[in-house]
Amino acid sequence: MHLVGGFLGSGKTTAIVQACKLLAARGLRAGVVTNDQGKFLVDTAFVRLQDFPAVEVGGGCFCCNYGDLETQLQTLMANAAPDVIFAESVGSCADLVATVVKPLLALRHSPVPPASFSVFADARLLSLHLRGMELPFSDDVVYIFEQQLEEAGLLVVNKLDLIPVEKQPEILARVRERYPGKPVLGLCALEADSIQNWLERLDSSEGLLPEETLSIDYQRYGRGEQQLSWLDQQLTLRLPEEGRLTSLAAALLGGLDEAVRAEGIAIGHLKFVVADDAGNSGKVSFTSLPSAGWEDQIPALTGRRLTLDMNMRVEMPAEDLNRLVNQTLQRVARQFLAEVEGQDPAVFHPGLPRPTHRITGAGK
Ligand SMILES: Nc1nc2c(ncn2[C@@H]2O[C@H](COP(=O)(O)OP(=O)(O)OP(=O)(O)O)[C@@H](O)[C@H]2O)c(=O)[nH]1
Ligand SMILES: [Mg+2]
Repeated sequence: MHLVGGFLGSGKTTAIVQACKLLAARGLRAGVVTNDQGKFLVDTAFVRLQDFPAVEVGGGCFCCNYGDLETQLQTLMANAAPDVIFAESVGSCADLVATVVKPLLALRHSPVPPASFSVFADARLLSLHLRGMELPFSDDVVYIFEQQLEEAGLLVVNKLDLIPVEKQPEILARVRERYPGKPVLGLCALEADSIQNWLERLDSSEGLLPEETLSIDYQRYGRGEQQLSWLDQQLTLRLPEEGRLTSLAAALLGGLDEAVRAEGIAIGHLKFVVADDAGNSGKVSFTSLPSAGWEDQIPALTGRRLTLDMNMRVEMPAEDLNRLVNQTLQRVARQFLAEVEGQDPAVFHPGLPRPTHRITGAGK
């Protein structure tokens, strides 16, 4: 089992799904454990859409739901018997070495001990941070980002393709200088060759499980998590006639991204799965630094009914996020004469982290 952590939107699920595909091409079966504070998890839906077995630990991080992590691992083993498991922790979580890696190794209730712990970072955010420039998040949220990197077994500098080629060696050198002795890997999770490199590193996973645990300030970590808010919702939008479903999806998702950015709010990750009745579906993401060409992530949708899973993670009060989403939804629905159906969203701030186990100190 490979544990994969790192900040919201850093590319964990993208890398895991690509890795599952490469392993399948080698005749190996891979399974995934997803994790989040919320529900209707876009990541779980996305992994299952690619036909890989996925189980989820919802309603909190692995650390605070350790028992459920073990149960889900057992379910995955029993139902899918995967050769390899990737367990992706929620992007606002830190201190996994003490609360997940060491308990899995020491308590041995789990059918599968972890073999490696990769922590992903968006190369652009990491580069800004290491050059002493401000990240778009408040100090306590940046503290979580830093703690995640600090405890990495393998520090994956992802989205390198978004950095000019001539600058890439400089960034990797800076990362190595800042974290001496830590294994570092530059990656583009969208490219199979790059993921192949990651898998090779994981295959020879000696030394990719850290022994040192963090001296982390839980008050600060908790404050950081509580600055973030979560909105999860499943919706159906029905148009009066065919032909405009893709435009509706683009107007709604683009509108939500714009509405949040217009308030100057830091985006952790806005992620959506869109689907029509004909089986066309896709995942659409917006992360803290805007990326061009997001419309290309929307598949060609047909018919009159759009189903939407929404997972939004931003740094703002939860009630403000709820209001923004509601206003945007109503506006776009009016514009397209669409009927909206769905339950009220789950909107909340993550609770204070209270790990089930915490095993500190060096040594497995
Ligand atoms: N250009 C580029 N985009 C990437 C890369 N890796 C991931 N992305 C994009 O980044 C966005 C977020 O990717 P995810 O894999 O969902 O990120 P995540 O870390 O799983 O996000 P959370 O689970 O919400 O924390 C998606 O739009 C991906 O397509 C990469 O290497 N290069
Ligand atoms: Mg993910």
